[in-house]
Amino acid sequence: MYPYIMQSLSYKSSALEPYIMAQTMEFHYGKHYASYVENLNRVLADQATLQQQSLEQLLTDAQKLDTRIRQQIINFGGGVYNHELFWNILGGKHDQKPAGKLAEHITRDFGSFGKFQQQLTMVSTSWFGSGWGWLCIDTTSGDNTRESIGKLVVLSMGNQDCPLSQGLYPLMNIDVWEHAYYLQYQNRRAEFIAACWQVINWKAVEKRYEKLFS
Ligand code: MN3
Repeated sequence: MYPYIMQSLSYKSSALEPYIMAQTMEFHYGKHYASYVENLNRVLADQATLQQQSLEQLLTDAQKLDTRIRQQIINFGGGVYNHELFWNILGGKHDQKPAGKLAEHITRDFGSFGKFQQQLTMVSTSWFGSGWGWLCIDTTSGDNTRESIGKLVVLSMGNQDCPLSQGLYPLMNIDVWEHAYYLQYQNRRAEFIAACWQVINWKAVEKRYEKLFS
C-alpha cells in the first residue's frame, strides 16, 4: 500500500551467479525496479482513495481506474508487482523442480514438468519486444479449493501488464525486457531464459501456490 517502498532482496545480488551476474541484478533492482516504485508513488501522490488500496486490488481492477491515470498505474504498478514476484521466486542453489501439490498440478495440466518448461520457454523466447512470461492459475476456471482448483496456464504479456487484470493468479514469471539480460547476454534472450531455469526457487513458488488456499 502507498507509499510503496522497495522490497529488499532475500539474497545477495551475487547469489545468482554465474547465471545472472551481480551487475545485472544491481542495475535491474537498484535502477529499473527502483524507478517503478518511485513513479508509482508519484502517480498516487494525489490519489487519496487509491492510496488505501493494495497494489493487487489496483491491478486486478485496472479497467475501473480513471483513464487519466490508468495506463500509468498499469505500467508502474505492474512494474512494481511483477518485479517483486520475480525477486521472490529467484534464489541461488535450489531444487530444479517443484514438489508436492504444485508438481502434481503441473503434471495434471501440462502432462509433465518438461512440457510445462518447454511451453514457458517458448512463449518467453518468442514474445516480440518487452514483456514477461508467466505461469498462472486461471482462478475463473475453478473455485480454488484443493478439490476444484483452476487450470494452470502459461502465457506471455507485453510491457508491465499484469495477469491479475485478467483474472489470473500469477505463480512465477520470467522478465524478458532487455534490461533483464542485456549486460550479460546482449541479444541472446534464449540463453538468459535457460539461465533463469537454473535459479528458480521452487520452494518460493510452492509457497505462493499454497497461499491461494490459506
Ligand atoms: Mn525488469
